[in-house]
Amino acid sequence: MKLIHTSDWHLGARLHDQDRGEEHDAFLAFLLGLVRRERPDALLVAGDVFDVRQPGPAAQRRYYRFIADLVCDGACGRLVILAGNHDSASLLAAPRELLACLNATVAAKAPEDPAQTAIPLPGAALAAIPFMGDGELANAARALGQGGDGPLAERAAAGWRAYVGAAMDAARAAAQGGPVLAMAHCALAGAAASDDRSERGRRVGGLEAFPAEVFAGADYVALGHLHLPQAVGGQARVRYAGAPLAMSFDEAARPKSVAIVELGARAGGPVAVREAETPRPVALRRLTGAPEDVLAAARALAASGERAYAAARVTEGQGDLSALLPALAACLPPDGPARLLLTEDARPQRAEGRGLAAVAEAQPLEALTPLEVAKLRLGEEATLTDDERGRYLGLVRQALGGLP
Ligand SMILES: [Mn+2]
Repeated sequence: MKLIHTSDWHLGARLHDQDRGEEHDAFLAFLLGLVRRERPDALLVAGDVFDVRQPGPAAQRRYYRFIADLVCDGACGRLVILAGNHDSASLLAAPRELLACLNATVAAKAPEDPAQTAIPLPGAALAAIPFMGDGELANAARALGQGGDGPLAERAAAGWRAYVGAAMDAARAAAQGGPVLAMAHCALAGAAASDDRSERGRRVGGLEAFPAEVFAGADYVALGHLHLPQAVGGQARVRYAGAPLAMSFDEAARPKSVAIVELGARAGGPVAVREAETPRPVALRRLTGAPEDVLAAARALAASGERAYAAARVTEGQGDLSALLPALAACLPPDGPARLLLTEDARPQRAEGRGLAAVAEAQPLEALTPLEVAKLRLGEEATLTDDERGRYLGLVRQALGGLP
């Protein structure tokens, strides 16, 4: 049997205020073409379809248009959509009956009985386990006679083991000797996270990650949540498809892909996984260095004519950036092929200023004087000149009226 596995579309996501609809359209057109060529038995979307719980009409239209194209095409056996932590389970579930008529299954809210997660597929079965929060997992633990009175994290971990264990048993029974598949949206131990904050909430169940052993014996586990495509613990059968788009400049250097999975007709057969790299109609470029390096890189980017979103990051050099900022803006205008989305002053002399939150983590704010807090906070404002910073600080001093 053949599967196409993808996840973490984050439809409706913006990159520092830049709309990404065009990139999502390119991805969905690519995915449709891939389905036409590969003709999979199922297309599995392992959660975080949308970026937010109340996606805008453009994001929703993109989603439904893709489903319509997929169904009209007839090249895909079955579509399975799983809810991730970014999704609203009720929003995904609302058109469930309509989608069922189109051979699409939505697994949005984890059913109380884990056996009901099993979805029969021709000659196989799939345990589809949507994202579950700590409380939900602790409730599952209690319902399944596990967990006791320990801390929430422990009860959630016990719930995860019991719930997924029972779901896998049900899928195994439903598969009748055919391949046993699972889908989940969670962080598993042994998997690598990107540096990106858009994986927020990946601490599932109060643990850094759940053990992958719960899926032992599965023929393939289609995971979502982490944005780097990867086989967990070197096992080709347990895999994150990763996000199709780089969700931040931190993810820009990593390749993005969709997994094409081929399995034998019986449980325990061989597995072969291919990665199809997703298109990048717009490059994400970081321009780093001293102010003059950043400006030179911006000019080179503009001259290349490449479609790009750029983040300027000043990491060395002296002086304020009041001359650099308008020069960058003129070089990479918002309507040009290469657009400047972000400017960061990350020079060491600003390091203390960039880290008010970091300072506050290391020691209570009460340990600092009000003037020190004001200095740290003003240091975070990359667009202020040193002169402006000095004037603000003078006003703070006046307001403090002689406090240190
Ligand atoms: Mn997620």
